[in-house]
Amino acid sequence: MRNHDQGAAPENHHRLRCAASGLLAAAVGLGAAELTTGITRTWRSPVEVVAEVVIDKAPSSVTKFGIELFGRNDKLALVIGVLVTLTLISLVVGLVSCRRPVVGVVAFAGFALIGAGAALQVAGAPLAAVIPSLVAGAVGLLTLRFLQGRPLVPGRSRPGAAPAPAASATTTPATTSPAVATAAPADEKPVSPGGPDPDPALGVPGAPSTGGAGAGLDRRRFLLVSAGLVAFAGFAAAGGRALRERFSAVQSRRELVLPVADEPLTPLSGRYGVDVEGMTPFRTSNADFYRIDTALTVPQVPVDGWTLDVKGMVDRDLTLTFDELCALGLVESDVTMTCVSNRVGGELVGNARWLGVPVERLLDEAGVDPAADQLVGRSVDGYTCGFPVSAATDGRTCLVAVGMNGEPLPLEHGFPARLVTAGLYGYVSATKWLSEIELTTFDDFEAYWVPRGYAQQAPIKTQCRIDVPRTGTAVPAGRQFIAGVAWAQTRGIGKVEVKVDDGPWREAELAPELSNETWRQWRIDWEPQPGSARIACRAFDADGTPMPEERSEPLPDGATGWQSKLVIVQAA
Ligand SMILES: Nc1nc2c(c(=O)[nH]1)N[C@H]1C(S)=C(S)[C@@H](COP(=O)(O)O)O[C@H]1N2
Ligand SMILES: [Mo]
Repeated sequence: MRNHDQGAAPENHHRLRCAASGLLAAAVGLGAAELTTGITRTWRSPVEVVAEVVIDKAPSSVTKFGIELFGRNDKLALVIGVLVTLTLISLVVGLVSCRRPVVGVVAFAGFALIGAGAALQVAGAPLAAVIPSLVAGAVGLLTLRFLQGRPLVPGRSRPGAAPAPAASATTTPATTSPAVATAAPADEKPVSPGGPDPDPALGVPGAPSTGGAGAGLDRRRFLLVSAGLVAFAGFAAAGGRALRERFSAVQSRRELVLPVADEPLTPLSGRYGVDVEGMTPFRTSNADFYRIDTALTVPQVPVDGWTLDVKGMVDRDLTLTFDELCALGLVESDVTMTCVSNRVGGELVGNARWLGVPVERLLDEAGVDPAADQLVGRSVDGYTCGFPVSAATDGRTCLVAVGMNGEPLPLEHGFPARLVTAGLYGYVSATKWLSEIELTTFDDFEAYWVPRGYAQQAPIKTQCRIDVPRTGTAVPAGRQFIAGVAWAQTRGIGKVEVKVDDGPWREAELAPELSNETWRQWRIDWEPQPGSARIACRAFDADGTPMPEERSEPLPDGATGWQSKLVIVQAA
């Protein structure tokens, strides 16, 4: 077997090694970047930062397509996309740089610059955010040159290229320690035949080195070194992740003891839920609460050092620590939050008990210029929402929330503080990881989603959803309930009607209303015939306004339309 293709095999092996050297170099560079990200506490690795900038800069049609295609995993998909792209490029760079080392230098410098550039694009990024990318580029290039048997610094001959002590294939040359990448070159890398490498990168005349990609390493040693480098990359990445976790806000959240509300609410009783098996709970647990944001990695914002600024068109700028904020007095409120991207029948809606400081108290402290008509909530990660100042003063719930269902905000839901505003879609009203409230005008400032095609003003539309029977389940024959939720925050739900096939609209039984800021559960009895049935629901808000029948897309200001679903009914 071995001696087939005697002529082609070495050439192919050589190519393979060249390509592999590019890939290994990229992997080791990224591993080093993860480690540096952890050490420098810059939170985002170069891959994440590039993916984030792609999300940010992509036209909304593309982002929307991505969200539809990958759903909740859209960010992960993008990170994988960046990694796949990088893999392909680095294979090519490996191949080409064997003959033309300058390509390696240019490519890794390019990687470093793209990463660093992206890092600086992220709003609020410190200058240190460029470090992981620069480290990735440098370590990657060194690895590439090491694997290709070149002097590590272009233009210099390799110092003391002593014959490798472990040249015999029987010893164990590669260790899995990080030292392989940095210290090993001197003793593991023989120079190319003929002495110091001519380096085309620096225009040194002479034949380009064709001895690249582990020229001096026999196959076994090349594999061992590769394995060592892969292990280093893996350990470095894992170490970086572990460091990030350690420096994260997890500890801060764990240690935080929330003050209680001035007038705590009584625990929720069961009466707000209809008693139907399989029904969605009236209160959504933190673990089940939908999560929507543009952040690839959850921003880590420990309470220590966090402040909330109130600024813009105000008499006095405020800067409040967490304790100073809470000292303004906390209230509790049940509010159902809804995402504008929720489709008819969708799951991007949740109901929680929020603990927070009424925004109005902050505005009273700061003194608002009457000409200000927009309140902007800015996040530590640069995200902004914007809604009418009147929503903070017209009596509805509008909080800087610090607690959710009796706990500090979960990190993914905005720890340590976020906005919660009843009756407005989350994208205009619910900034997580809040760092700043700015008073301005709608003319002067467009919040994050507005230039991306979404409406500047976005009250939540009346909506109902059938939860039982669940989509995709076969329904047993016999008497049972159809049940679901309906919401029209700040207006309240007046009536829900259900229709089966071509039957009449029948009015459903509504659970008691907790407040007009929360959803309401409903149910209606049903005795289906075996076969299939189409169930539809429609809701009316408290003043009798029906929701429109026609379906519309979430863009630009929220989906509308009756929900209908087809279910299979089993034979009795
Ligand atoms: N910082 C930040 N806050 C944000 C967003 C975001 O992308 N970044 N998304 C908003 C949107 S679109 C919605 S629907 C709500 C969702 O809040 P949740 O993830 O806690 O459910 O957060 C809002 N706040
Ligand atoms: Mo949203």
